[in-house]
Amino acid sequence: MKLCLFFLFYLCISISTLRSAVLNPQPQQIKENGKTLVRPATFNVIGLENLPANVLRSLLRCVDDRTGRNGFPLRVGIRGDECVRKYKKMIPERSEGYYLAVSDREIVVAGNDHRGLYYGLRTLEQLLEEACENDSLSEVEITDWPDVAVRGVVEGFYGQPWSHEARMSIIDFCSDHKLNTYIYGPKNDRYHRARWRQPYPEAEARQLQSLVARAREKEVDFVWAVHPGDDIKWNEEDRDKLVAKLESMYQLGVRAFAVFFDDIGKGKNAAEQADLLNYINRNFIQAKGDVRPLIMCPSDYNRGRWNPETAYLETLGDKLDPDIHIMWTGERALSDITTDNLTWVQTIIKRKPYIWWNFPVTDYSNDRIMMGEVYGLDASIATDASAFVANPMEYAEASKLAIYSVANRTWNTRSYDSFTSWKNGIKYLLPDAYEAMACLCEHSSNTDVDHYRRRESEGIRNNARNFIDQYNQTGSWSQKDWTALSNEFSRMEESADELTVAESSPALLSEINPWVSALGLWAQMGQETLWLAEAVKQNDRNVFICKLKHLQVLKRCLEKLEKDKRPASIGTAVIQPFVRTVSQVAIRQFNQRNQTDYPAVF
Ligand code: LTM
Repeated sequence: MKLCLFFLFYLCISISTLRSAVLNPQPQQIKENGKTLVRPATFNVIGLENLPANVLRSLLRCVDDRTGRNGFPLRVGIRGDECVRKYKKMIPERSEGYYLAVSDREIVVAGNDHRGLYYGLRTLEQLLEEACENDSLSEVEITDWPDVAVRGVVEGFYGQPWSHEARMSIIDFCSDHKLNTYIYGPKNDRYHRARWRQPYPEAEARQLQSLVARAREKEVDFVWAVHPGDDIKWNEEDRDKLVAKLESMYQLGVRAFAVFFDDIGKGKNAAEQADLLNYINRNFIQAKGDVRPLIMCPSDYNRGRWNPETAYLETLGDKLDPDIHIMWTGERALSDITTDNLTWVQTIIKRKPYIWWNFPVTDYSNDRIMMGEVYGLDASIATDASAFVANPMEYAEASKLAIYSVANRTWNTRSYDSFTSWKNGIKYLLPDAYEAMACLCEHSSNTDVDHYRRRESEGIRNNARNFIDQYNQTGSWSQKDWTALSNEFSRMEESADELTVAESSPALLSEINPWVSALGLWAQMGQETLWLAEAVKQNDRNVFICKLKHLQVLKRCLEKLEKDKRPASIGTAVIQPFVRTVSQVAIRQFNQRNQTDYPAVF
């Protein structure tokens, strides 16, 4: 009996594990009974006539257009709709929440609101996709809602703004992963910043219009941000020009706005900013009646910039209309988001901060791509912040890895596991070469900012440290460390090869191509460094010269890569310091022993 119970328990666990690997973001509550049904081929949709047009389209996408009267019953509706009345008690009374049940009698998706139903359909779509693979659909009951009410992306970086296609793709990605906000604010869009007074030229305006339409279709709130602070004059003329610009964006369909004052020089006057924003709030945002609350990014947007003498933030807190959101990056521009910081800033700005998280952005050092786990976000982002948006890299496809986890973390803070989410994200983005991709990501996640280092190359960190310490002290090493490092360098090299020929996501592979090449080169340099050290230990002059020469060639390949493609840093936390230090020590030792004068490679 005990054995049976154990087996049952094990079965439940494994089913849940399987499920959670498929659903992203992870639902709040999942109940499974272990039974399955054959995946229905067609669906008889009950409630079809009440659906808003975009939800209907998303439903049809979900069932691949296979509907018919004799199909399997699929009941869809929003709280209050007759067709889901019997499930009323099951629908969570949470904004954007939904109830989804699959049984052998019918499937029901019931939203607490319009967006909740849309999200329920996204979950059903993921279940059906999984069912396609083995033709069986698990009986399941899901009760789900987001922890963080406003979640998404702020395109707020310096450098090359995303292309129109990249933005369209990001909006779809946000929607698929239940992120509800996309803020448009690329620093290098002239009509966002330098030419903020002018309307967009026709072609760009049309693109923005289609982006707004796509976002509406996909239940993503499109927020258009303006950045007037570099040269605004605090007079009526410029105030009216700002309102006129917002009006021109309203005409393109925008129904949510932000005004950014980050990184400006002279315009940092809280009282003037507050007066301007209150004016816009009362005479444009509220007057329109169909526009979401205004968002502003202050000039002092983190605690490091806070200055009690200027009382900039305190003035904003006192003067800004209470319904205007204030953005906030945490302790510094790059930082974790902690409960302490969130609690502190609330007392200063007299409202919950709207989090602008500077991750995975790399505009401060764009030879890097941040492909590591998403961590450092306290669960209080759900209770002590009004919103959470992440600022990505100029590489939209590569940014999706972090965005995938941001979606997961902000939807369901309790169940979030950064490693699992990261792994699932990689599989999702590059199914045909995810192990190789994981290898690249493991060695491409560090920053060059001292106060904000991120974990990188953890699997070999201790081996590299032990090796260097021992080598420095004794001129030798433990075989265990040598082998672990050598295996990892082989894995890196093989991964780089695999990624060079992978096919499943061309846009992603084209973006990361320089880093793939760099991965292969550093892998070879790591391997050759080990052999160089071995040659010195054996005092084998021929092998030493051969390895040294190859290291020099590899270094030149790296320089050529930087020149032909672009600077691409890999392994800055562990691999590069290992190669530099060990090769230097090895060459020095060889020179001392043999009275030679070979120069260091690095
Ligand atoms: O973070 C904010 C509010 N402003 C800028 C961003 O535009 C920039 O992308 C990030 C990262 O460099 N840092 C900032 O300070």
